[in-house]
Amino acid sequence: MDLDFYMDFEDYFPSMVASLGAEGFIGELYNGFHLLMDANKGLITFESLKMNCFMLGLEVRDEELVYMLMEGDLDGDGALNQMEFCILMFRLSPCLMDGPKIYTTHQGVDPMLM
Ligand SMILES: [Ca+2]
Repeated sequence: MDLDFYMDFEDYFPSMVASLGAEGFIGELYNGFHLLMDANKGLITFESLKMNCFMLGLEVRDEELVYMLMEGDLDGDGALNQMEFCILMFRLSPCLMDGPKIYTTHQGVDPMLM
């Protein structure tokens, strides 16, 4: 599967953290979540992801969107909540894993993200 979409994120994140600091970076993740979510549900769904990527001028194929949802969906409801989105973004950026432990496992999440 072609994952260029995520590679772009990975390249981008470390420099964002460097310029924004960890808290500012998490704030950016929240902004990203709100850009992509379904405003009525407060969740990122396939439909909201597809539509908002289109609105933002991002060319992302359906299978990449599905992959992102599958990878990020921890509770199995088929959509991403804010916490799942943040965890996914960190998981997709291995460079950040060497820094402070911001998330733990699928079972428990650091209060910083709540
Ligand atoms: Ca979910």
